Amino acid sequence: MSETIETLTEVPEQVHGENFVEVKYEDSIPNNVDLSSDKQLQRALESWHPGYLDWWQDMGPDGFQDAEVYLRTAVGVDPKGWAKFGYVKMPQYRWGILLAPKVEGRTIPCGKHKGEPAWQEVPGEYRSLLKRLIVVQGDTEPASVEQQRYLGKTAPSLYDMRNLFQVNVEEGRHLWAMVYLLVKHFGKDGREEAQALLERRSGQQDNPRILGAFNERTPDWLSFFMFTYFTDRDGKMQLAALAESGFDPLSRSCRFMLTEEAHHLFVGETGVGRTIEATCAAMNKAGITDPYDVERIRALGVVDLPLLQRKANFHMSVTRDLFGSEISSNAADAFNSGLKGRFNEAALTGDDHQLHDATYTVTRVVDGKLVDEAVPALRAINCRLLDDYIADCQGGIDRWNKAIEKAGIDFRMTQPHKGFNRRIGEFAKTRISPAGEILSEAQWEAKKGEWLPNEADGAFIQSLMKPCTAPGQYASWIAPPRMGINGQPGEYEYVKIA
Ligand code: BYC
Repeated sequence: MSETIETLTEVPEQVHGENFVEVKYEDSIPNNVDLSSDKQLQRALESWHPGYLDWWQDMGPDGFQDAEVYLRTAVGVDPKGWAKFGYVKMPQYRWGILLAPKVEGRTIPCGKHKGEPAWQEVPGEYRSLLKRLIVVQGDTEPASVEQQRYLGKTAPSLYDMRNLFQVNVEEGRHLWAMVYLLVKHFGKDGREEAQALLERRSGQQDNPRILGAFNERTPDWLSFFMFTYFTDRDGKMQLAALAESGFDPLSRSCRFMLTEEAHHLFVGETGVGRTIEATCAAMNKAGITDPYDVERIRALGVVDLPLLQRKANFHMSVTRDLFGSEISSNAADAFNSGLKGRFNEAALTGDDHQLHDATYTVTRVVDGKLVDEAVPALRAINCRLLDDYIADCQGGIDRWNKAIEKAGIDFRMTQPHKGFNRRIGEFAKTRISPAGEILSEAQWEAKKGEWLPNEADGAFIQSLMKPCTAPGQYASWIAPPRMGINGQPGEYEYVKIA
């Protein structure tokens, strides 16, 4: 097994801490939380473990459980070197419990307890609200693995296949992170919730995953790249907000999860970027300048840019729903009680972090018109996080556009209006175009095939989804990456398929 220590440049600031704690790998469950000193907790987690492995076998990557995959495994929480790389069969991945270092003297950053010492134990009055937040967070992790279960079979390269599996095992570890909190801090209820996390299933009619986007299908690799760019970015924003929690064990869990999340976002941004690169190169080579000359572009075995925009529109809109209603008393309660902050809460300047008198502008639908309204900021916490998310999405879109411009093609990827195709919140009952016009149902029906992936798009994408598994080879529709994983050369056999 090759064992190079990874040093990432994308490690978020939050994980930089002084008191680096060694991860114990000799324990059956690797951890840096001194699990062996709490026998009851250790037994409870050990009894959850077999059910987790059964779930992984049933719902994890289909057909690749015996493959040797070049994976990174977290071996510490020190940003200077926290992971090692080597070939692992996925069911043998060392899913561990890792918390970012404790910050001595940390206080609750927001709400009515602001300035009080952060809680090390569950605050009794907020028990059920806190448990709900942890369960919702935990539920998304196995859901995404279930959604991506069949993608290995159509991977456009071994490099991409390995990245998919890396994302999958880390989502599994994120489930462990939330299960640890439930089992350690919530007694019998927590154990029951941990069990239920293994029982719900993405897309299942009678026992679905909790949040909408996690019941959508991820039927192809474009969906996967869009998901890891847009939906994992909701993960980033929500984890960042939970990293501000006054409940310190949740904060520390989320701070370390953010470290792993950076790679998932990278997979999404570069996956879409490489798709764009292949399209632009093929168009230029064939002398096609019109990005809407779809038939000729598709005949080249690449994805036309308008289709990529429709895919992006779908993923952006379902992901925006994950922020909940823009105006929400649940979110106000979570903030006011100090359980969940805003993005970068502790570092925000300009208000008292309690938001008694502050207002925030929310776009609402009033009498059939879009109106900006000043709403008490406490009730608009979800709206603010959604706005921060939309701003955060723009960086990668700008980089995609730069590549399109550089190739001399007249096309720009854009974000649709916030109200486009929404099912949750202010815009749920209104049809809104990507440009932000309110539409009748008939107008929407007439146009939606131009804005969201249509049947022909689905069939075309499926026609491209042929596996490409020779080392160093890539499917026609995607360009090779600029660099290998952990500096490996282009021909590297990232997955040894059994
Ligand atoms: N679908 O006041 P409301 C990630 C429910 S992604 C279905 O509007 P609230 C990842 C809501 O639960 C990050 N139901 O919103 C990414 C509530 O139901 P109850 C996941 C929805 O509560 C990629 C009711 O509607 N983490 O990590 O302020 C791969 C009224 O709620 C939806 C979190 O989300 C929906 N879209 O906010 C892997 C953080 N939206 O409780 C992983 C934890 C709302 O009345 N969760 N509802 O039965 C939260 O902070 C909040 O639960 C939410 C909802 C932001 C999700």
